[in-house]
Amino acid sequence: MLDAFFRTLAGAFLLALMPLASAGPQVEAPYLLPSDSGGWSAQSLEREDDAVRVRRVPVAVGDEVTIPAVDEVPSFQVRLRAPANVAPAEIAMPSDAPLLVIADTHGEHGILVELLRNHGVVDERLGWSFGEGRVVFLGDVFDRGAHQTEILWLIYKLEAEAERTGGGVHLLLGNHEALVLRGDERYLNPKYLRTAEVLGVDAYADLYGVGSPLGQWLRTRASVLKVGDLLLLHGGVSPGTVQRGLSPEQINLAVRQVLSGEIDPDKSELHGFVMGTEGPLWYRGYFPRGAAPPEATDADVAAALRHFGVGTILVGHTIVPEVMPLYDGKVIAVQVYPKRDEATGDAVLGAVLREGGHWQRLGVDGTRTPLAQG
Ligand SMILES: [Mn+2]
Repeated sequence: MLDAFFRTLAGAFLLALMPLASAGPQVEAPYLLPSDSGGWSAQSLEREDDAVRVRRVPVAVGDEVTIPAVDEVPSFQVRLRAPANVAPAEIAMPSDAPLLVIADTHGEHGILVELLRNHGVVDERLGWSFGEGRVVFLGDVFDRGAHQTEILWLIYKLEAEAERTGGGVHLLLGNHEALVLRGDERYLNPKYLRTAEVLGVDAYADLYGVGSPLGQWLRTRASVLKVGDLLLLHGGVSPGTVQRGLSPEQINLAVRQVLSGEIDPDKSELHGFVMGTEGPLWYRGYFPRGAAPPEATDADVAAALRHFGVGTILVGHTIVPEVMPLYDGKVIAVQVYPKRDEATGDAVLGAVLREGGHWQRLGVDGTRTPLAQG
């Protein structure tokens, strides 16, 4: 009884001390700006009380950068790699390996890490522990939340670690990657406008230029990915995409050409279409809203499946209350908006797993529920 009282008292003291213990500079994840020497200057903001200062460290390919801890998420090291190759539009995977698909994370680093840990994708120190499993991110890492940079570094790191165990991590591009990389700052967490200002760049997008590791890597990612009999993409496949006969390779190339500044979508009908509301990054036709675009019919979905030679399409982008099959299971909508209940601490994030031929929706807490198909 008394023992329990003292434990409670000690707990209360620890709680009271915690803010003191964790006080000290809050460091942001670094941005790598090309330097004259051929490498980069890794620049991080340090905030302490009201003061903000910039830490600059010269780095090069092969060096490690430290991504600082955020709340409960520990810091981690990322080794810088040579420029990324263009990501494939189609991958094969062993039929018995698990495939985990995560929708738009929008800067919610803590929630993402909780989900990855609770489903055995990463260990306590954020090391890849999913073996030959594959993880596909359906885009929209950027915007709204306050820790998009940490998430991008984590995905970049896991991509290399997964490859070493015969697994894979695949980041697909969403409309918010296109927005931010092309200089649209409307949906950025306000903290990032301040980051750009303090680092002395004209625009936030300059921190993700083609000469930075993450900027170069992002501009080589796929927008549409075929995995066996599945098609994965951010928005969806509109009838216009099928009518144009666009292949995954053609779509991915068009997006890359726009994001690298090679082609202006206002001056090319094809690129304008691919980057527009009927394009794969923006399309919302699977979700009737009484407004444009018209709702995709069963025939539209069947035509899309035939065109891409797949049985199921997985999409993020449009918010659903829980991961759900649409069109008799021919489409799976994955985007549950990531958020944490302030009172209970419980979090949600859209994620689904295919293992042994069965689909399960995933809880951030590690729970798995069979997804009724059709
Ligand atoms: Mn989106």
